[in-house]
Amino acid sequence: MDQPKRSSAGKSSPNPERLPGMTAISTHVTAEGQQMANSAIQPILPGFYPDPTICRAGQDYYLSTSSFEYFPGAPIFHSTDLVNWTQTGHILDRRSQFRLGNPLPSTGIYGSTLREHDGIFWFVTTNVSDFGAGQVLVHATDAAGPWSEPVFIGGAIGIDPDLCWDDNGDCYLSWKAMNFTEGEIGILQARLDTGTGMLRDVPYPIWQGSGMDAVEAPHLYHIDDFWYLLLAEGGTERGHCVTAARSMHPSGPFEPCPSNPVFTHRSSIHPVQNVGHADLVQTPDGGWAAVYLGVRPKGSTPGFHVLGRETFLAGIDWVDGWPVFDEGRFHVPTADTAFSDDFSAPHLNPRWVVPAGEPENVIQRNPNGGMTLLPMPDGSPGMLCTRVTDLRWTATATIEGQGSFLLRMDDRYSYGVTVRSDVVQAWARIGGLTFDLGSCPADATTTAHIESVPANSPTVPLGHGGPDDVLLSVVQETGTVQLGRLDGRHLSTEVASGFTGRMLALEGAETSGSILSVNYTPQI
Ligand code: 6LW
Repeated sequence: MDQPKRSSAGKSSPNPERLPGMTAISTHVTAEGQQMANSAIQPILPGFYPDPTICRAGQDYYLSTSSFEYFPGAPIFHSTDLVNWTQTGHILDRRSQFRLGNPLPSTGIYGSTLREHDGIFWFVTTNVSDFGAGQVLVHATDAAGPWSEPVFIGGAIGIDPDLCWDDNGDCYLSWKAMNFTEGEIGILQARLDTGTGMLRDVPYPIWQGSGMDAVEAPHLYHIDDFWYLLLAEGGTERGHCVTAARSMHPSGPFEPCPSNPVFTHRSSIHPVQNVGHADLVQTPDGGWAAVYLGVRPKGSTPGFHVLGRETFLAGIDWVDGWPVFDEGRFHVPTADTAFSDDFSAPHLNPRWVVPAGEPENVIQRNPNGGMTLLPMPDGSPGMLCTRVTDLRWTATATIEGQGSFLLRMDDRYSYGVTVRSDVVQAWARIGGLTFDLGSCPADATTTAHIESVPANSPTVPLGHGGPDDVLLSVVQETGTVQLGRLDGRHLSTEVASGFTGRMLALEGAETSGSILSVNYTPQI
């Protein structure tokens, strides 16, 4: 008897055509040759783009996500159809807006809210590296920037701030109050002076959710006669949910939706898990949609997600005055994620970010092409990163002199190829332990190669395969020399923990070295 191909939960592989409560999951190619996939399984922002927040101004949609310790922070994207998105830059692109603070991995920019009100764009977030400063509020007349200097809301300590306005023009700030001494306090609200950041009320509790753990991500919407409050509950792992309540006033009292949670994949065989942290947006024709975070676990139980939490899109229907998620409503183009970069363009592509540093302080462009990575403020080698956006991919970095090309979750979980004066060394850092793998002589210019391939270990019950294998190689004139093959599970959130996802990283060397170019290609 053929063993059934096991999914991460040890069940038989989900047949997309039979996923409960879902429209048929399908992929197709348009007349123009564009590969499309169903929105239930294809993220609109693949790669680590969690905690999405969305707004609309006329025919234009704008979307931002959390970004943690990576600077610039809060990437911002533009679309006119909800499915094709272009990054226009970052909202927090100055250190005066995104203070360095204590930039530990997975601190920095957490969940946020992006809104347009009376022609002004507003963005409020938490910089957890600077937690005591309270919420960070900036505004702009153009969502592509420049954004204002920040106003700090010191009276609102916690995470996941939300903004909404009533018909009198009063602005309401709602947030998940918490601190490092009392822990979780609850969902609080107060009216806000957006000019000064001062709260106009003593903060008061509003709806605390349906009783699950980790109540967060409040978002308020004034829709017809009701004020709707959406929350995330259950924690951003497999139990994640979206819950809803409504009131005749932004401050409540709130009536919970009788069918809470209104959206979850917990305990399902759905290939997208951890769904939650949703934000609603009304379309120009009066319809509604939602963006939310989800993960795509692969490999044997418990399932390993390696791209972090990604942004997905759903349609929203209103039934008996409550939101109903239709996750299969849209067809999403499988994003063209391939890129090549020789760092010769006048402006660095917004895909490049630096953990606990700034690109302009780390990069020194070379007159004859390529760039040198200068040391970070703490003296560590300069590092430039970009999100991995595919489950299978191949990438190369051409290094003149010395330097490193690596795949990282953070500074404790990464695999890499380091070029020193006379040797190329592959290595793995797992939980802070570093292992040297294969090596070979170095040329004057070395092309390091990292690739995600199917795991060669079987899955349950014949084995407990990881999400993929990662190959570390060097491309030489005589061919590609493989220096290491590693189980990809160690570069997954289930192992490494944290809120970010896999990043491809370029790292400088103690002595001279240049990165001449980087190439990234998704693989089917
Ligand atoms: C985000 C909050 C959360 O602000 O994690 O697990 C934080 N839930 O909603 C970072 O993603």
